[in-house]
Amino acid sequence: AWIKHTPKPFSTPEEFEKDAIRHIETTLARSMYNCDELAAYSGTALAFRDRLIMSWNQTQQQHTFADQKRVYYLSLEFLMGRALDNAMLNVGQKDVAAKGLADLGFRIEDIINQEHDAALGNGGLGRLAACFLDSLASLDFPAWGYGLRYRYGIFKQEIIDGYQVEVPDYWLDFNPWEFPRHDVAVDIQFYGHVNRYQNDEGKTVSQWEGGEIVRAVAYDVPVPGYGTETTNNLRLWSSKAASGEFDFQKFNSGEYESSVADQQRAETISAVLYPNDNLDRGKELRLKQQYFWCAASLHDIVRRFKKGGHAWKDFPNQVAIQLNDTHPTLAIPELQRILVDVEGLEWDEAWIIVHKTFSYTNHTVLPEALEKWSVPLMQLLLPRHLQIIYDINLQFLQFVERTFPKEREVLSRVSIIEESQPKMVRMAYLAVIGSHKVNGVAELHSDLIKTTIFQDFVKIYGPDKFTNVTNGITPRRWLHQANPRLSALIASKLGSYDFLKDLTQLNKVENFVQDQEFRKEWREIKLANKARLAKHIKDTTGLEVDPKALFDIQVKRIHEYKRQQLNIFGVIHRWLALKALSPEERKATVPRVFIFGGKAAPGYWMAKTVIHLINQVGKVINADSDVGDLLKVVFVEDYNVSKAEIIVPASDISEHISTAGTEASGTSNMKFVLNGGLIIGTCDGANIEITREIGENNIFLFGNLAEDVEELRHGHLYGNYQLDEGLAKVFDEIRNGRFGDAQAFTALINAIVDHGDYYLVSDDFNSYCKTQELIDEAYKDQEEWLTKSITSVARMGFFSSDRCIEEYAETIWNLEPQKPKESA
Ligand code: DL6
Repeated sequence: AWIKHTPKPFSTPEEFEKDAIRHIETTLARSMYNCDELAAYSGTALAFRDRLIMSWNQTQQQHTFADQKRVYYLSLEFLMGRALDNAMLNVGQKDVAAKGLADLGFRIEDIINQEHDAALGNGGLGRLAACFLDSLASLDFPAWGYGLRYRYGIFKQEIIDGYQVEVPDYWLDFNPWEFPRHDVAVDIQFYGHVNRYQNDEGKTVSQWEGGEIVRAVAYDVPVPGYGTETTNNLRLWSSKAASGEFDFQKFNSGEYESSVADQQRAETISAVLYPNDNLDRGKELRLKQQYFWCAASLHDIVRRFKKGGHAWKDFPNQVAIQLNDTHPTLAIPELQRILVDVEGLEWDEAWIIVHKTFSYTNHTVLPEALEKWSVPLMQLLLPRHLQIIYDINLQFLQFVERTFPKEREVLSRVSIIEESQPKMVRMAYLAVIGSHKVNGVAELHSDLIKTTIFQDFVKIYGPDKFTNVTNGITPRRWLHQANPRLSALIASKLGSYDFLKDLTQLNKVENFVQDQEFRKEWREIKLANKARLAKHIKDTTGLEVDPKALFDIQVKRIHEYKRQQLNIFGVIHRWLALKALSPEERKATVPRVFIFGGKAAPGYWMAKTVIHLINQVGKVINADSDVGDLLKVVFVEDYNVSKAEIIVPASDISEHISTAGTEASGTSNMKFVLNGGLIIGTCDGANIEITREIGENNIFLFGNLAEDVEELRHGHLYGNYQLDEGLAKVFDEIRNGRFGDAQAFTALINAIVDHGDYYLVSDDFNSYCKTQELIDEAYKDQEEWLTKSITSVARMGFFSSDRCIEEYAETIWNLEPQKPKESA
């Protein structure tokens, strides 16, 4: 029987203090006389960690005992951000800690700020995984996350002379939130060869032999649910040399460097997160990372399954594995290998199990992001897996041929192997073929994958295999934690914080839209959040911005398809228009602060040029006394999750302006609206569903539609290309050197003027600028703006990641929650 250890909350601030001090004095061996903020953070984190460990152990015991179906979320990225604030809020004890810390002479905000972000992700995909973990735990689903424990997370961004400079992010100095499990280690094989032979029963079997072994060691991270005792597990794998030792003989004979080479090579696998967002680079080390992580996770999952003593056919009734994009696709041939080569199942029997176990989420239709691996590389690194992939492909193509005997050309289109030079393995196809469900992440995106990249597969399998689960965000971090005053105001009207567990309850906020006291507080909270961001800007850049100005924010990875270039060209256009006004006329304009933030992949030169242009434009405009406070441009350095928590609640307008059909969903659009900011956006990704929920009057949409994009692109290349007039003037200014060395920006302009304007910047420019003018006008009517803000928040209930997880559980995983038990 499982034993219940109730995770006791701190009943008083003093009790918390006692625990924190005990940790500072014993675990950290520090004296309270020289306790600095870092030590106070460490003591606080350890005191809360103790509580989590209890509920974590209890949850795991209960789940083992119940032996129910679990879901495993395989993601190469988990962009968790900070853990302490989240832990305090999820166990409902932040107030106690704040009081206790104040007694010890600290402000809780300063203590929270000591924590390093866990930045094991690039952007939306990794943050979505983190939101999902929060929802899975909060809804009591038996779930584990599996990922890699990168020694270096996403790089830190410094802006030097207007350029992005990358600095390594070593985040593991002191990390109280992880538990090394040296006893949970798996040996992972690479390279070698396949030996085929007949066994004693006359059956042909394949054995993968030789090569090199690297050890995967588990590090566990507790994931507490909100308002429940469920604490789930995130298991991250770290790579070590299998022997764990260096070569002493080499060391003794003076070959010091090569004596540790094996160890270093092994540790390289989990050393760094690849910093590309929506881009596949096909590097060998990345493939090694993927296999290392998939193999270790599957080994762990199979071991846990076998402990339950079930028959193999029950595997899909006990295990659901969700593939977060194609990065974990190797788990498909790996499970087939385990079942056939190791466990001795027949191929067909194994394949049914594999197919029922996996499901795959697609997060992009951008061609440059669709993963492919070269066949020769896979042959070298994973020879048995390549054979299995070929066998899967053969069976699949035979099936297609039987189903569509007259359509031979379809075979080469859908083959997992692309007949190029060299041949390539198309991972998305393997993921589709090996999964029982495939989903996109917003309605438009899910429709698009069915008519573009997976069109043939819809014909082959029928439409039911393909489904949509629109993304969501956790309201715990993105409202309660980031915007505690707004959360408290809503709770005061709704009578409780229950809306944080059921976000649809926000609809009752609409009853208070005319409540004058409520409106006043709403307005004050927004202003305070803007003042907090203004202070951050002042502290980090030295620039003063007026919190009463309209804050217009675009923070996300820098990418041509997300079109930060459209935004900054629009800023230049606005500046030129302002300068053309008389001082009297200028007085009637709404002051605006344009705030940008985001990282460019280190090798993405065009994105880096956009960052440079933003900074150069800022330098010129911010010093221009003609416009003064009417226009400011800020680039916030090193945008990450903890900065997002300051930035998101401070927007009046945020920009989600991707070329229609390119942004699969977007999730920051949801975060901004949930915090009372309005958005300007294209008809793309989740913007469309946001519009449907909050109403067309509460959003500023512009630009061409996805259905027209192909035609427009074609016209650019083969028609008579006409550059937008306003944009042409902007380009003249840049070319004339207004913003420094014009040559630095030539490629950016040429991409539009000479190379087909693939992202339709010119086509959408006029509509964008006109819509910005509408925003200026709308902002003048502060009462109406406030009504839009409140109404939008009230209608955002749909976008909780809880709704999303419930949809996955019901329609894809067939998974039931498991409420924590009260007693033994
Ligand atoms: O689904 C999460 C997130 C979406 O919100 C973004 O729209 C989308 O760009 C992003 N996709 C990726 C794809 N990366 N790869 N491979 O990050 O997913």
